Amino acid sequence: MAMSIAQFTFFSRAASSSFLHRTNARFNQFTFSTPFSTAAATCTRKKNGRLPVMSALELGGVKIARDDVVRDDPTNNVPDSIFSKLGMQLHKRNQHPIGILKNAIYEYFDANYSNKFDKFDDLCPLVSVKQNFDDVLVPADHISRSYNDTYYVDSQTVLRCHTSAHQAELLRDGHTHFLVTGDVYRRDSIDSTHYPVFHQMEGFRVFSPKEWEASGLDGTSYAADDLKKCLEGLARHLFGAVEMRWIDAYFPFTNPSFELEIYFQEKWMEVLGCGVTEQEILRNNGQLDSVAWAFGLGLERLAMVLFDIPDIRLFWSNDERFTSQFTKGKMGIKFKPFSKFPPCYKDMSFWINESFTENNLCEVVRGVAGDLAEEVQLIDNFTNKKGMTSHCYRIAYRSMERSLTDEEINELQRKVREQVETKLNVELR
Ligand code: FA5
Ligand code: MG
Repeated sequence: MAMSIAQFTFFSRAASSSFLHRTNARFNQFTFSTPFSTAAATCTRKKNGRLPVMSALELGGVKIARDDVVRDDPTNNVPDSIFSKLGMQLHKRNQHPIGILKNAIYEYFDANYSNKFDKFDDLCPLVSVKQNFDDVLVPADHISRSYNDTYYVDSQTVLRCHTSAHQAELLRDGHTHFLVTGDVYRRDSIDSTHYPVFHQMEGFRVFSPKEWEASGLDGTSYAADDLKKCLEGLARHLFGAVEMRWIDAYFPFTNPSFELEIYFQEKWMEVLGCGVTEQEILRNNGQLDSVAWAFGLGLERLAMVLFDIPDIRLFWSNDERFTSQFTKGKMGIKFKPFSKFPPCYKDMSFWINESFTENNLCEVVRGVAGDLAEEVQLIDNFTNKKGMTSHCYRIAYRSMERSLTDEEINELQRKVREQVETKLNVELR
C-alpha cells in the first residue's frame, strides 16, 4: 500500500459538486432573488387536506408524498427522477454492494472500538437549510448552497447534500461516537463516477481532554493523527493493499481537512473527505472542552473499487444479471460485466447565455435519457469577436443492460436538443 502526502490535484476532471470544487459553478435561472414561499420546513408529517398521496414513503419515521417534494414552484428544483429515488435506501439492502460495504465498515468499527459507535441509517433525507448548511458553518455565499448545486424543496428545505447535515443534532442528543449512513442528493455532472443520488457514511468521534493530555500532543494534532490511523485501518480492512494518498483539503466544518484518494481505472479517485471538527460546532452543540474528528465517505466510490463496478449507474440496476452477483456479507466478489454494448456519441453546440450552467444541462439530459446518459462532456469552447461563447458537448448514450437502436438514440437526442433550447434558453448552432 503506497501512502503519500500529495499536493491537491483535481482528479480526472473538474468536479463541480463537492465542498472543495465549487469555484466555477454559476447560479442558474433559479436565483436567490426569486420570491420565496415561506412554506413548511423539514420532513413534516403528512398534513391533513393535502393532495392525494401518489406514493407515500415512510422515511425516518416520516411520511413523504410526491407533492411534499416535487412542486411547481420557483423555489423547488426537484425533478420526478430524483423523487423516484427517495426511499430506495440501497444502503439498507444486505445483498447490494452498498449495503454489503456499509456492513463491512460497521464490522471494522465494532471490532476496533468495541461497539462504541452508534449507528444511524434511517434519518430522513429531507432536512432544513439550517441542518444542511448553517449548523456545519457553510458560509452564506458558499456555492454549495446555490440552486445549481443543491435540490431545494422550498426555500428552507433541501434534500441533504451530505450526511454532515446530521452532525449537530446528534451531538446535541449526546452522541459522541457515531456513524450516519444515508442517501444524499446533488445536482451534478454526468459521468461514470458522478450520480445525482449517492450514499455517504459520516463518522464522528469526540475526545475529552484526558484522552489527549497524556499524549503530549495538543488536541487537534491528537485528533488528526487518530483520524488518519482510523481511516488507514479501515482502508486496509476493506482493501488489503491498494494505492492511496492523502490530499490537504478545505471544508467549512473541519480544520485541518483532508481527502483520501484511491488509484482506480488509471486515475486518482477521491473517496472521502475528513478533518478535525471546528470548535464552534462542538461548542454550539454542548461539547465545551472537547475536540473531535469527522469523515464523510462516498460509498459508491469505494464500492466501485472493491467490487470492480465500472459505472456508478449500475448500483441502480434491477437487472438480475447485476443484482444476483452479490451476496450478503461477502466482500471479495468482483463484478463480471454482463454486457458490453458500445456507447453512441452525439455532439451538440450552442451559444450559451449568462445563466447557463453545466449542471442545468445535465439535469435536462437526465430528465430525457435517464440512466441511458453515460457522460456529458464539454469538448469545445470558444468566444467569438462579438463576445458570444459557444459550447460543444458530447453526450454518450449507453445502456448497461441492452443495445440501443439508432432510432431510439436519435429520438433522445432530438428531445434533448428541444429541451436544451426551451428550458435553458440557449441558441442551438
Ligand atoms: C462532503 O460531502 C463532506 N461532508 C465530507 C466531510 C465530512 C468532510 C466530515 C469533513 C468532515 P465531498 O463533497 O467532497 O465532501 O463529498 C464526500 C465524498 O462523496 C467524495 O469524496 C466522494 O467520494 C463522494 N461524492 C461526491 N460527489 C459525488 C457524486 N456526485 N456521486 C458519487 N459520489 C460522490
Ligand atoms: Mg470532495
